[in-house]
Parts: sequence; C-alpha cells; structure tokens
Amino acid sequence: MGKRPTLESVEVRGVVMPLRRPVVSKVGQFAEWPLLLIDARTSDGVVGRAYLEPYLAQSLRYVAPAVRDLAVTCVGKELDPIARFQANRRALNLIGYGGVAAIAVAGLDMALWDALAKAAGLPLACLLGGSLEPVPAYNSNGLWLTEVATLADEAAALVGEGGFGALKLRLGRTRLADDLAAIAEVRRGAGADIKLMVDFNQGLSLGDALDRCHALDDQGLYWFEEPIVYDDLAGYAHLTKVLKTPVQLGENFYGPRDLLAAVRAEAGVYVMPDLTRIGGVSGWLRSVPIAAAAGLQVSTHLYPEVAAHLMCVTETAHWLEWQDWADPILAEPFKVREGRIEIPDRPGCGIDWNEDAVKRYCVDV
Ligand code: SMN
Ligand code: MG
Repeated sequence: MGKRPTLESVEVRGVVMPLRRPVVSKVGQFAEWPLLLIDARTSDGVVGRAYLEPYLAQSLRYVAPAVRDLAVTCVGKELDPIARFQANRRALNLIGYGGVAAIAVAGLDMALWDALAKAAGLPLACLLGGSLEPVPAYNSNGLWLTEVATLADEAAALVGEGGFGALKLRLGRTRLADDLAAIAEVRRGAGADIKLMVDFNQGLSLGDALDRCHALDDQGLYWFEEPIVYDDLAGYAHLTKVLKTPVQLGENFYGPRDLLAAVRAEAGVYVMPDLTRIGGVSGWLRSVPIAAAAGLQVSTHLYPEVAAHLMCVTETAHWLEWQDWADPILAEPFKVREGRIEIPDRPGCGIDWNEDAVKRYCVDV
C-alpha cells in the first residue's frame, strides 16, 4: 500500500441558524442551532468535513479552541484516525474524559474518517466493510413541549417529510392529562399505526418518573427516553425492571466505558449513543459491539449523515434519529424516503458545505 497522506491543516468555523421548529424541551429552549464546521485538509488535497452541534451558540466559543488545540498535535501526522483518536483521548487524562474536550476529539475524529474515506474513494460505510442500504429512521424534527392543540397538524406534517412511520414526541408536562392529550393528538394527526418514541429529556425525579411512566405504560409507546437524570444508572435499572415500555438512554454516554456501565447496571432496554459524546466514528466503533454482545439494539442521536454510514456496520442497528438541522448549510442534504434515510454514493460521508449559506450564518469563533 502506498504512503498515506498527512494532515496539513484544520479549519474551524461557526454558524448559527434559525430552527424551523424551535426546540422546547426540558434541556432547554432554542430558537437557533449552532454548528461548528471542521475542514481537515490533507497533503493530497482531500478535505475531510464534519460538524459539531454544541446546542448553545455560546458553546461554540469553548469548543472551537479545543478543536484547534487538538488539531495542532495532529497536523503533520499521517491520516490515521484511530491513532489520532487514541492519542487525543489519552491527552484528556489530565482534564477528564467528558465534556467539551471529548466533543472536540469526536469532531476531529469524524473529519479525519471523512478524509480517509475520501482518500480511499469510498463512502464511509463501504470503507468500514458495509454496503449502502437505506437506514430506518424516525422523524425527530418537532413535537416539542409546545401547545398540545398544534401537535396533530405538526405530526401529520412530520410524517409527510419522508414517509415516516415513526416519530418522537417530547413529554413530561406538568399534568399527566396534558401528556395523554399530546399522545392522542399526535396519533390523531399521524394515524393510529405510528410508532411513537417519547423523550422526557431527564425532566423527572425517580419518584415522579415512576408515577408518570406507570400512568403511560399502557399507551403502546415505543420507548421511554431519558425519564431521569442521565447518570443515575440505578434509577434507570429500577425503571427498566418495573415498566413494560422499553427504557431508552445513551445520548449522554461519554465513551465505551459509560455504555459498558449502563449494560452492567441493566439500565435500559435500548441504547442511543450520541456521536460526539461517544467519541465520533472511532468511539462508536468501540462502543456498539458492547451493546450488541449484551443483546441491546442501538439507535443514533443527532448527526444523521455520519450516523447513517455507521448504522450500515452496526450489528444491532435499530433506529436512526432524523433531524434536518444541518440542511441549510449542506451542499446536498440527505433524503429520506419511505421512512429510510438514503446514503449518497460518493466518497466520504457525503458532507459538503453550501459556502453561500455558511457565509450567511457565519459567526466569529
Ligand atoms: C434533544 C436533541 C437536541 C435538542 C434537544 C433535545 C433530544 C433528542 O434529547 O434525543 O433528540
Ligand atoms: Mg433525547
């Protein structure tokens, strides 16, 4: 095999875009969505691209320098994402494995894998030994904690955005009656056969979660996501044991060992690692076999473009979370048909920027 290209430079830019349907959830209310765009240029002229979604526009100011600092240690080295991931993660020993630094490692990791796949002339899924199959997805683009009266129309619109047979609804309103009404409205708009995932975004105490989830347990919901604070694994195990509806968690796992801890604690029936917190492509590849070995099905959280490739090589692949929030700055947004996301047959992940849109939404970072 010929010599691998080396990493020549890493450019980091920020954009903040308006959301079509503002997020109203127990983790926050956001009318705008920030992205950190990472361009990793190699000695062969290939550019690996990835984005990070740090939820809050002001977080761009913390994540950007972390990516730039890590990049300094990678520039001049061979394009070897696994080695960079190991070295970058080891560098976190001194400040801890979670949080901003971990997200920065993941952003760089995703950009380097994109560059490697482009250099090989293969879509990422194919580089990893898989093939490009459309991936079953649920639409997570709405159904926030908004007026219950608006949910039926919104649910119908969400189904129509890609022939979806599954939607996610956010729950945890003050009154049980309002959660029940929200479920009924969504089914009225989307049809009784819709698969309905529900997300509490850690909004309940264990006692309140027992109360609310027992009361909703006969509603035929597809999963109960994050009813309680993300790291109370004993609490999750309790809920998993006593509820019929499968408990889902994982968007706050920082690396493979957090997933292993959840498996050992029997914390949930399903897991859904977030691509940045779990450690990008490298972190995903190290984590999902743990879930598969334990018999747990794996869904994705955010980052649908990269997640789609990874689902093609994930043994217990379950559902891809579809959000189109990066679409305004993508040159060719991914398409969803008949409830499946279609992976473009081009080298890398298929992420390229619409530079005019980037200019429009650009912020200083
Ligand atoms: C979520 C994602 C992005 C913003 C708020 C909430 C959520 C999910 O937890 O699972 O999509
Ligand atoms: Mg969630």
